[in-house]
Amino acid sequence: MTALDRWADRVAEHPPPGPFRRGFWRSPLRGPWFTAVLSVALLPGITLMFLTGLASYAAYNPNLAPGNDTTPDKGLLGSWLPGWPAGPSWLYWVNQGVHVTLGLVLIPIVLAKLWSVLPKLFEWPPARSITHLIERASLLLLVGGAVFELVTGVMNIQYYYAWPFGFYQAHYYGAWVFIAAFVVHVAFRLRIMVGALRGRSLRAELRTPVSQTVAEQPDPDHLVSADPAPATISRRGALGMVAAGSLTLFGLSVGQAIGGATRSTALLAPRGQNMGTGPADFQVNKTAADAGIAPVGDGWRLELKGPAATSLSRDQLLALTQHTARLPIACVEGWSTGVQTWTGVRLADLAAMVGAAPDTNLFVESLQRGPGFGSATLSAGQVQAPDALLALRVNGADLTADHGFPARIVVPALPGVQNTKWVTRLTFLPATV
Ligand SMILES: Nc1nc2c(c(=O)[nH]1)N[C@H]1C(S)=C(S)[C@@H](COP(=O)(O)O)O[C@H]1N2
Ligand SMILES: [Mo]
Repeated sequence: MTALDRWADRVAEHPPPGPFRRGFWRSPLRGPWFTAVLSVALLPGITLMFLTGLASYAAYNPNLAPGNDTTPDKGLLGSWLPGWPAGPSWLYWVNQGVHVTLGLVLIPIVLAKLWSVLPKLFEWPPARSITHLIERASLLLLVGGAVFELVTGVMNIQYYYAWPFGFYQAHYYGAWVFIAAFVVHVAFRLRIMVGALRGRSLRAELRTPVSQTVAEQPDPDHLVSADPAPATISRRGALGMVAAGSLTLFGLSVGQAIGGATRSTALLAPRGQNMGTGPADFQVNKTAADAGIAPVGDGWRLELKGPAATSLSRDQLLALTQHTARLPIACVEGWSTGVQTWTGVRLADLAAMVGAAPDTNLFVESLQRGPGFGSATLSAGQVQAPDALLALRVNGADLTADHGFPARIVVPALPGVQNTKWVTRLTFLPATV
C-alpha cells in the first residue's frame, strides 16, 4: 500500500460538502447509456476534426519555406507532413468547410457530454491510486484540450484574437495534446461505451416520454445518481435539444463555407459586410483600404526575379497568353468566395519567361506592408499547375482594388491566405529548402 492509497482510504468516508457528495447530483438522465450516445457522435466527429486540421496545416506547405509556417520547434509534429497538391480545386474548400462547420456543430454535443460526466470532476477521493491519478490527469488534458481547441477556433473565425499567442501555433500544438489524451481515453473507455449502448435500445428510448423516464441501473463509475430526482425532461427531449442546437449552428454557418448565393444565410459569420459590386460581387475579407493599399496607377510594374529577371507593366501582362480558370478561394477560417472565373497569366508561363526550371518554388510578395499576408511561398507543383494564375481579371472584368488589383495569385486548392492580392514581385527560387 502506498501513502496515496492509505490517504485515500482515510478521506474516502469524509467528502467535502456540495458537489463532492454523491447525493448532490440528482439528474435521472445521467448514466453510461446517455454518455455513450453522445460519445458515438463525438468519436467520428473528433477524428474528422483532427484529420481536416492536420490537412489544413499541411496545406500551408510548412516545410517549404520559413515564411509559410510560423510554428517554432514543431519538429516531428510537423516535419513529416507531405506536400500539398494543387488540385482538385475544391480540396481545401471542402477540407476547411468541413473543419470549421463541423467544429461548430460539435459544440452542443461536447457541452452535453461534459454535462453528462460532470460528477466525475468532483470525484472523491480525488485520487485513489497512482493509476487513478494518471487517468484523471489525462482527463484534464482531454477536457482542457477540447475546450481550448473549440474556444480558440471559434474566437479565430470571429476575428477575436484576444490572446497573447499565435492562433496557428497554439491551435496546432493544442490539437496534438488533445488527440493524445483522446486516444488514451478511447482506449480505456471504448468497451464501456459499447456495453452501455448494448444495454438499452435507442428506439425504445426515443419513444419514452418524461413521465416514464427513470434513472439507469447503478454503474461502477457512479454516473447514475444515487438519489435521482423525478425527470423534468426525457432522454429523447435532451438528445433532441442537443441535435437542435447542432442543426441551428449548422444552418446559420454552412452558407459561408459554401459561399456565393448561400453566403447571406450565414448569420453567425462575422464577414460579408464588404461585398463587391458588378462582376466582382463576391465576398471580400480584407479591403484595399483595410490593408492600406493606395490606388494603383499606370506606373505599377510586376517585378519578376529568376535567372533572367525582368519586369512587366499590366498591359504587357495582358498581352501575354491569357488563361481562364473557375476556382474557389477558401479561407482557413471556413468561408469561401464560391467558384469565380479568374483570368490571367499562368504562373508556369511566367516561370518559363524568366528561365526558371520547372522544379522552382515561387516567393510571392504584395504591395501590402506589415506583418502577415504580405508574402507566401508556393511549391513547384503549385507553380506548374495548369490553373495556377497571376489573375488580372475576374468574371470578365478587371480585378477591383478590393479583390487585388492590379494582380493577385489564384491557385487551385491553395489556402485562401496564400492567394496573395496586390502582387508586386514574384521571385522564382531553386527548390533547395
Ligand atoms: N495582400 C493580401 N493578400 C491577401 C489577403 C490580405 O489580407 N492581403 N487576405 C488573404 C486571405 S486571408 C484570404 S482568405 C484571401 C481572400 O480574401 P479576400 O476576400 O480579402 O480577397 O485573400 C488572401 N490574400
Ligand atoms: Mo483567409
